[in-house]
Amino acid sequence: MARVDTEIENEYEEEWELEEPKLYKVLLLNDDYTSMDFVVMVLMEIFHQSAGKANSIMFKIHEEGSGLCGVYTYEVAETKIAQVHNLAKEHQFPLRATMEEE
Ligand code: TYC
Repeated sequence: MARVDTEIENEYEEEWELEEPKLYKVLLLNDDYTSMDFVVMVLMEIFHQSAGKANSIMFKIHEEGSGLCGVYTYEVAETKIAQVHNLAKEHQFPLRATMEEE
């Protein structure tokens, strides 16, 4: 009986995953060298935040160490992170981004 229950649960989970993909928070991390203007630009250009929201997210990261930039499916989150790292590298800033399952 327990086995049957588990099988039903697994089937249910698989169906659920097909309907609703897992979502991932993309976070930017604070550092001492990246300019505030660059972080605001990244938040506006890559994460499509308004100027006001980008400013407040940047200050939150600066004060608390990290901050939420957006929530995406795995592949989109990975792409955003790669875009942040490439742009930061191009501008010689050490800015890092990471993701967490929601
Ligand atoms: N701490 C940086 C400074 O004082 C600004 C900064 C904010 C850097 C957010 C990274 O994700 C970051 N210039």
